[in-house]
Amino acid sequence: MNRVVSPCLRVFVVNAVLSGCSVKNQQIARIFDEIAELLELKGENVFRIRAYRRAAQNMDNLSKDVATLSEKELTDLPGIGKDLAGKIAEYLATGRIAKYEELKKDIPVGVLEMLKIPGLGPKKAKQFHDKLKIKSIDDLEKAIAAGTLKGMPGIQEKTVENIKKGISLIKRGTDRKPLGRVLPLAEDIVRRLKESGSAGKTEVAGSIRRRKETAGDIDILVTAESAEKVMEVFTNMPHVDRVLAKGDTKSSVITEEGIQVDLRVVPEESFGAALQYFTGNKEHNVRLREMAVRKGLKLNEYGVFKVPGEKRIGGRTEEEMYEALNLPFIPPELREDRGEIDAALAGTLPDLVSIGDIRGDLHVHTKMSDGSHDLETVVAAARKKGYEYIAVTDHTKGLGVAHGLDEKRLAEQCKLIDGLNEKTVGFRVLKGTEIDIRSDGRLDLSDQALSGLDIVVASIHSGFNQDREQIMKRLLAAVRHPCVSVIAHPTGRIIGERDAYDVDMEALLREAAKHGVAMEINAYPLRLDLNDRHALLAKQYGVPVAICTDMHVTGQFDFMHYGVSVARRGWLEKKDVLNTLPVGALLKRLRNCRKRDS
Ligand code: DGT
Ligand code: CA
Ligand code: CA
Ligand code: ZN
Repeated sequence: MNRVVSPCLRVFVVNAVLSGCSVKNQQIARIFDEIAELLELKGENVFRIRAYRRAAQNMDNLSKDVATLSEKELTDLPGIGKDLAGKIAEYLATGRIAKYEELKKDIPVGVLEMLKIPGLGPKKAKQFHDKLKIKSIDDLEKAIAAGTLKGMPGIQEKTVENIKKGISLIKRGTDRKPLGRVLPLAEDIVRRLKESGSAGKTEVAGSIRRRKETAGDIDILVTAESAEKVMEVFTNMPHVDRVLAKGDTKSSVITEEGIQVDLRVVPEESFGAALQYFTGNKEHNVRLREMAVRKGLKLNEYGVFKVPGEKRIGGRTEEEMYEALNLPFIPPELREDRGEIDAALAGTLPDLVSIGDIRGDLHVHTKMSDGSHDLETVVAAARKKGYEYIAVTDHTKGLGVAHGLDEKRLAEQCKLIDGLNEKTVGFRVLKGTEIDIRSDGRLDLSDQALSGLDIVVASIHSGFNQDREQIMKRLLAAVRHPCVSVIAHPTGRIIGERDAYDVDMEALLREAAKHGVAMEINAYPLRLDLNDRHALLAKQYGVPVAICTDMHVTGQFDFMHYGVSVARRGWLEKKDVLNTLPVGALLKRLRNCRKRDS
C-alpha cells in the first residue's frame, strides 16, 4: 500500500490516539496498528495486515471498556475472531502480547518510528535498514546529510527532499498536540476530578476551550473544598507519567503521551475571572485589560475591581467580567483578537453555528470503498445521531487502495440507495461520490455517471507535491465542472503529518463563489480542512460551507463537533453552513448536474 496516496487509510493508523474512551482500548488499538506495520515491513500477507488494521479501528471505536467484555462478547465484535480475541485476553491478563514482542525483536523500534514520516512507507524503511543499516530517524537524517540515500535504487532527489520535509514536520508536530488528542484527554480528566468528589466547578480553559486546532498543554480550573484532596486525585491519575509540581493552588503533570496538564484551584468568587483569564488568548486579554483601565477598572484573574479602593464588582462568572466592560459574552472560539471585541462593542457579534444546527453529514464512506460498514449500518448510526440525511460518498476507481467504485459499482450502489429510500420514512440517503481529481485535473468518472447523483464531492488524493500552478489547475477544473457540488478537504493537510498542498485559497474561493460550489470543513480531527482562517475567508467570498466528518467507522460521526468548532472559530453562522438546511432546501442549494450552469 502506498501510504502517501491513501490519506483515508493513512489517517486510520493514527485513529488509535484520537479516542478518549478507554485507556486499554487505545493501548490495544495502538499495538494492533503497530503489528500491522511490522507485518507490512516483513512483507507479509495483506489480508492479515488488513485484519489487524480493522481490529485496531474496531477496538478504537468500541464504546465499552474492553476489559469488561466476556470472551463471547469479544468474538462477537466485528473483525475480532478467536485469534485476535485471544490476543486481547492475553494483553488484559499479562499486559503484553507475545506475538508483538516477537515481531519487534527482529525490527528496531527506530525503524517503526521512521514509518511515521510522511512519504516513507515500509518498503523504503526496510530498504534503508537492510542496505544502509539505518535504525532510527536520527540515522536517517545523518544519511541524508551525508548524501548516501540518493544513490539507492528508486530514490530520486525529490524523494530525499520529501523525506527531509517529512522529518521536520514530525519534529514540529511533537511540541503542539492536535485538538483531537488533547480534548478527549482533558474531558477524561475533568470527569475523573468530578467523580472523585474532590472538585466543585471544573472547566477546561486555555487554547482547548477556544478549540484551537493544536494545544501546547491542557489547562484545567477547579473550585474545591480541600485543595489538598483534589491535587492528590490529580497527581495520582492513571495517565500520569511524572509530577512536575504539586502545590496548594497549582499542580502540573506530564502524561504518558508527553502532554503537560496544569491544574489550578481557584476561589469560588474568582472562578469566572480565572476562567476568563486562563482561556485567553493573551492578546484578547490584553485588549480587555486596556479597556478596563480606560473605564477606571482593574481586571485580573481574581476579578474585576473599581480602581480607587479596589472594590470588587465581579468575578464569580465569566459573564460578569464582560458585563463590567459593557460587553456581551464573547464565545471562547472567537477570543483571538481578530476583531471580536470591536464586533462586541458594535453589537455585531455573529450568532455562531452550533452542533445542534447540523441536520446531516455530506461526506460518508461505506464498505463499498474503504469504510468499515454496510449502508444499513451507516444509516442506522446516522439516525441515532438524530440526523435527517446523509450523503454516501465513496471513493472512485482511481483510488485502488481504497477499493474505489467504477461507473458500474456506483450504479449498483445508487440502486441500493433508491431501494433503501423507498422503504424509509423520515430519513433520506443522498446518492453521491467522493470523486478523485486526477493529477491532470480530470475527474475520475464519466459525466454521465455523475449526472444522476444528488451530490458530487471532489477531492485530491495524489500529487500533493505538485507546484501551485498544477494544484490550482486541478482544483479550478473541479470547481468549473458542472456536476461538482463540494470540494472536500481543500488543502489536504494532515496536522503534524503532512503540510497543505500549495493552494491559492482566494483564487479558489473566487471561482467557487462564481459557480455556487461549496467548500468542506472536514471534521476529521487531524484534518480540520478548511481551517478556521479559510472558513472566515469563505464566508467573506460568499462561498457556502459543508461541515462533514468523512466518516469511515460509525464512531467517527462523533467528530462532527470538531468541524463545528472550526466553523465557529471562522465566525460562521447557521446560514453559512449547507448541512444545517432541511433536505429539500439543501438539494435546491447544492449545485449538481441536473442544474447545469448556463
Ligand atoms: P497553548 O497552551 O500554547 O496552546 O495556548 P494557551 O492559550 O492555552 O496558552 P497558555 O497555556 O500559555 O496560557 C493559558 C492562558 O493564560 C492564555 O491563553 C492567556 C493566559 N495567559 C498566560 N500567560 C499570560 C500572560 O503573560 N499575560 C496574559 N495577559 N495572559 C496570559
Ligand atoms: Ca494551554
Ligand atoms: Ca498552561
Ligand atoms: Zn472521504
